[in-house]
Amino acid sequence: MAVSSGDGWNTRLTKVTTADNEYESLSPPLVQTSTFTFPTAEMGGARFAGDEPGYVYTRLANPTVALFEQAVADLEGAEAGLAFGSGMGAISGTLLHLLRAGDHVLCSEGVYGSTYGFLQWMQEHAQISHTFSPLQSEEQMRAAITPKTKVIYVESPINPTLDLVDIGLAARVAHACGLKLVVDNTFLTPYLQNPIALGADIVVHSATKYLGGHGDVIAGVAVGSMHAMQAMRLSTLKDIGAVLSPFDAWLLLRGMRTLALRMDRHVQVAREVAAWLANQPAVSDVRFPEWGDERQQAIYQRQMRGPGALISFEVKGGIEAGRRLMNGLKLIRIAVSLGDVQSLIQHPASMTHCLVPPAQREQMGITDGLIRLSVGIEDSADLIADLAQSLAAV
Ligand code: 4LM
Repeated sequence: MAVSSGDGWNTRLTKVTTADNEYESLSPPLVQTSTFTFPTAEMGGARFAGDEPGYVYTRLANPTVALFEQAVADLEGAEAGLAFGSGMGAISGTLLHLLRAGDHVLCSEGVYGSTYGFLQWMQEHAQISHTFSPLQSEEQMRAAITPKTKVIYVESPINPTLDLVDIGLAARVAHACGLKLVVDNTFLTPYLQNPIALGADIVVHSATKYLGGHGDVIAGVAVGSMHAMQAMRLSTLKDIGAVLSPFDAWLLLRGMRTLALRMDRHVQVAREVAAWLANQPAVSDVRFPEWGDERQQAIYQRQMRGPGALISFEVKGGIEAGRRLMNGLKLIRIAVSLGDVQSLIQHPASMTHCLVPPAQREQMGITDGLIRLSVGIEDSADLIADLAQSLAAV
């Protein structure tokens, strides 16, 4: 599928990020409050009991946060959403909701470094084990499922190798075995991939990235069935407490209005930069999600409407050469994170994935020389000129 602005995507984005309200304000009201007042003691009790609608306390729910939650749920085609104070809040809140001591998670061979860290934490503190698998065929998936497996957890494209997992296949296998499928859709956003439509039960995002889009918010969100989101709200959100602030929800709603515009632009610039990098004799192993082998390309065609804007590559000469490239850049900034309007470059083995042990990194395909570039919305000619001047010095 080609990248397209989709049927009414820009219109949808403006609609889901605004709300009719008593002030008739165009921009949604920012309800920056920690608590809500009750007209009577009885009414307060009834709200706590769930017998009366109405807000109680922002750790449970807040109108500005609720608008953000519903916006992401609508765009992902899910019944409901739940906002968290970070992507890791959404991931840990979702997994702790789905799993009990003694359970097992089957995970794609490669996830963001802190997701790896949280899987390790669950193993050490909660007796919830995990295994990694490339999940590249039904046989491979079934072979890795044990009687204790309750969840298949997938990142696609995987951070930072950009390998793809067939989400529809993972959903069919998960459901045939009575498991839940959780997909991290951070790298593509609902504009380029809809895991719920492909069969995922819960989709998580680091909203810090493209949803916010401007590098000024740390946030997360999960979407899924009304039942699952309500259960998570009352357990892993309320009682663990990684909540999103109303102001950050408001910033996210503002950022999301331009999600389609930004994603189209990110993809266009990334395609040009990736094509240029692939032609440089000093660069090797350029990975871009629409360029995989035949099997990966088939997955791409089935489930994605564009490659996103992450590129991973090596500089010949290994990590020392890679560091020289990074240090010589003038426009592209050295930073972790991704999905911002500014291009960011980082070295996964010493940064985002430094806590993954070297042998595990190797297993995941994260070589020591791998560099990850998050392409922003700048002019591709300027980005290419910056890379060229730095590469020439390497
Ligand atoms: C990074 N990533 O890669 P919060 N899921 C995915 C991610 O890439 C991340 C998170 C969740 C990077 C951050 C430094 C696929 C984060 C976690 O940072 O907790 O919002 O998201 O550079």
